[in-house]
Amino acid sequence: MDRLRVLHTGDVHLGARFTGLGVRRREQRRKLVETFGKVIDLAINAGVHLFLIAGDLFDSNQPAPELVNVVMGGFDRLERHAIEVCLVPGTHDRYSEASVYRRMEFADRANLHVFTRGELTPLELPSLRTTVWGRALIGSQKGDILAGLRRGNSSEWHIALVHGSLRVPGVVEEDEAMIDTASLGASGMDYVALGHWHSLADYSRWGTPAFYCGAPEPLSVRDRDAGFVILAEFPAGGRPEIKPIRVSRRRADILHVNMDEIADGHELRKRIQALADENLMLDVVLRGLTPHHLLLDPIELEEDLSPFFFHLRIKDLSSLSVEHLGRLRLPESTLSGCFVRLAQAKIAESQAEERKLLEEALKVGLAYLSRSDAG
Ligand SMILES: [Mn+2]
Repeated sequence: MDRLRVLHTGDVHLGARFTGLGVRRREQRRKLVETFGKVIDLAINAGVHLFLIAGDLFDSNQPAPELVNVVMGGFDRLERHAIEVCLVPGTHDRYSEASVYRRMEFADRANLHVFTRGELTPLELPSLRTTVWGRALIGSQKGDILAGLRRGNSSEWHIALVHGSLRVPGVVEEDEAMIDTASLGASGMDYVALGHWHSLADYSRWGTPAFYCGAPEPLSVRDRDAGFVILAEFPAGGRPEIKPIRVSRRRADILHVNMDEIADGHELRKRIQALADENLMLDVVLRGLTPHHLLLDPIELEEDLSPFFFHLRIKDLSSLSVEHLGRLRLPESTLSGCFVRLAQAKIAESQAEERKLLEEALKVGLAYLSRSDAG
């Protein structure tokens, strides 16, 4: 064996509820299982020696028995191709008393290695001339979870497998498990397989390749760069080849629209429709000040455009202030003008919660009225 081939996945979140996906959530839960199967196929077809799971394989420690069976089926197939599996528990499937990894299905599997200790522990795989360093997440971890890690001389290849947040000064300072880039860079590992962040990301430092593989299917609209696994090949003494491979069916994105820049409802509709994709889960966030002629019903727009997407949600955070409405000077003779005047009087004498509700009612009501005024 003159080169080591590795597949790195993690944050699969099998069993995720996808509550944000409304009626599509069941479908996406099934897709997740299917995509996990695809990742197993990919590992087999690519002839990898080692299959790494960097935490959060399951979305919780109480997955349905069918999901555990799906995973066992996948591990069986890997075993038939003599592929070793290394797994660390993550934040969602942490190694607690109630850990899914204490179920008997996970015990005594020749090709499966679950890291269950709270400190970095080396696992020697002599047949692969490889040492994998892993640690489980147990309770809350203090300090840097890669502190002191150094490669030894025991193996040709050294790989670290951990679940945690990289410390990015000013951006990410605190999380359940933190990793310092300095200790990552100084570790001398051939590869650091990271899990926890759901988007694919390269955090290689000082010649140490380090990657978040991201979730194989996006879990929310924030997971814009999710949908990959990493195939890595390490020639003895040579430069590694690291390739992200897209495996997801769905994509995720957020479209921010500044309403100040939108001429009318038609233009907004066109902007959203330009992204039409039956596999895209999209949030559209409306901000800015909505001019009067733009008053529209986000719920109706969402209903109209939803068929063009896997899932579409329009969040109206545009700030149509009561003061702004006052400046609109709607003619008193129109229904809208009359409605605004009455609503404003009510708002003026309301407080806190009630005020918020009335302002919302004013916006929605005006949206309807302005359509009927326009004929
Ligand atoms: Mn995760």
